[in-house]
Amino acid sequence: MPRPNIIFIMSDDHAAHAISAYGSRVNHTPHLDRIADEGARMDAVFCTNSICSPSRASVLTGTYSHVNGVSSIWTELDYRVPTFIDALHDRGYRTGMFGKWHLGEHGVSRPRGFDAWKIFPGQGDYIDPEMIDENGSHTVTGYATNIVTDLALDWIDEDSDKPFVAMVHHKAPHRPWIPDEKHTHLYADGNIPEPETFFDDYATRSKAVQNVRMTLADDMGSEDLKQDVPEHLRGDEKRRERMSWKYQIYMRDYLQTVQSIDDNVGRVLDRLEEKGIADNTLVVYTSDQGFFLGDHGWFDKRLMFDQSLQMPMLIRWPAEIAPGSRCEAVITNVDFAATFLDIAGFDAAEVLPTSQGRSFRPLLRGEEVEDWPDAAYYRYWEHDDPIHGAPAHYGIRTKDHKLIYYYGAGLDVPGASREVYEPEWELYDLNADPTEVDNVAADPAYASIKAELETKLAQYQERYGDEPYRGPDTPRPEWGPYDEARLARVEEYVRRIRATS
Ligand SMILES: [Ca+2]
Repeated sequence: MPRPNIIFIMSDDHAAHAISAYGSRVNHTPHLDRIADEGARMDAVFCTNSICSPSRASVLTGTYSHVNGVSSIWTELDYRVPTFIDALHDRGYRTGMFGKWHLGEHGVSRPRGFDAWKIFPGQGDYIDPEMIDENGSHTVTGYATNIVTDLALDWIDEDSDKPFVAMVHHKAPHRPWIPDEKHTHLYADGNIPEPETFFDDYATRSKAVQNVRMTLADDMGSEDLKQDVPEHLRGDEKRRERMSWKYQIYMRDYLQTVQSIDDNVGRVLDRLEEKGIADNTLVVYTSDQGFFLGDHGWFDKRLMFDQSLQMPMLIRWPAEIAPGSRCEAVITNVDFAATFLDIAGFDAAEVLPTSQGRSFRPLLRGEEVEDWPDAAYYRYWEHDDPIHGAPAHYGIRTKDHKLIYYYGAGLDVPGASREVYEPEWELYDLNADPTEVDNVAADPAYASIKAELETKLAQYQERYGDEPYRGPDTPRPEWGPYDEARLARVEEYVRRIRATS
């Protein structure tokens, strides 16, 4: 069998609970469901830093933010950290990248290792977007999700004997949620079900979480809603009515943009059939992270609650994955690079030695892997996010529990734009409390579990070479691509990996 092709379709902010294969209560996604039916639905894939650029950098490099330097949307990918694309390109793969890049457009931050690429600057636009390629910047007429798919399919159609890897990165369903004209009739009846935790009162939560500025009630503004809040819904006493009103508009627009993704995924699947290459082409659908769809009264992401932490992941590869497979193993976006290399026939330890991830290919075949990690390590780095007010934190997520430490950063930011709180813990029992509304960090009944998880958290930080927060002098990854201290850190990391592997 020749080496498989890889089509990696990644959308932006598409939560698993807006995909019917994951049991969505709010929409129907027949083409995404087809991938799940004909392949695998991954049920515990988590991002390691829930925002756009960091997740993209982790996917490409197989490393955490503190290694690749992309800790926030304000940082660019360190060109010295190799990617799985570099590795595949060097070993005979044809490589293409289309759509949202969001890791810098200039100089060394541009897409590298790709035979062909065409990207949006920054976040990109939905309608008639500007796009950048090797010839410069120009406007492309049409709707972004269709355009990105067209570009990828045209490139796949080019004559070549080589296997290919196509990165198909959609703008949707990221803000500002502008649908394709043909989907504007969908979900417009105002009856989209509200989530169970919609009116969460945050009673047991940390102050840091109680005060994030991601609420539908007070933080979703007229720019997102494309209209002003009517006079009769303003004021504290109208909070609940206002939330419900905003929710219907928000979700209608969000789900309409998702429908275009679903249609376009269907086009990709159909084209593979037509070309007769479906059997040996790995098709992956995922999103750079999840999103709060009114859950806990929020929109946006960043926090470690499951709606934001979980990445949907559907994978079809008829050559190896049985139809209707399900996988509950804890996997992170740092594992993707090693997995794709493995599927292409290469060992990440040899061809991408900086990778911190591990191939989950055996899990896709339904095999048990005895020593597969039972937890995901997470870190959100923005010490002073002026818009969303989300606190920096790190934590660990196992199958049964989640421990989160909001370490009080922002105290180190002169003139911080948000309220800063002393360090706080949250602990959730995911079996007893699957909606994560009951923080039991201070409950004596959970003292031993908390102690075990704290130990595990420290072990994972050590394993991945991340440093616990020790106050304002603790190193941060935002050293910038040209900084010598960063170079030294990456080289030290590569030395350590090589010494232990
Ligand atoms: Ca995103």
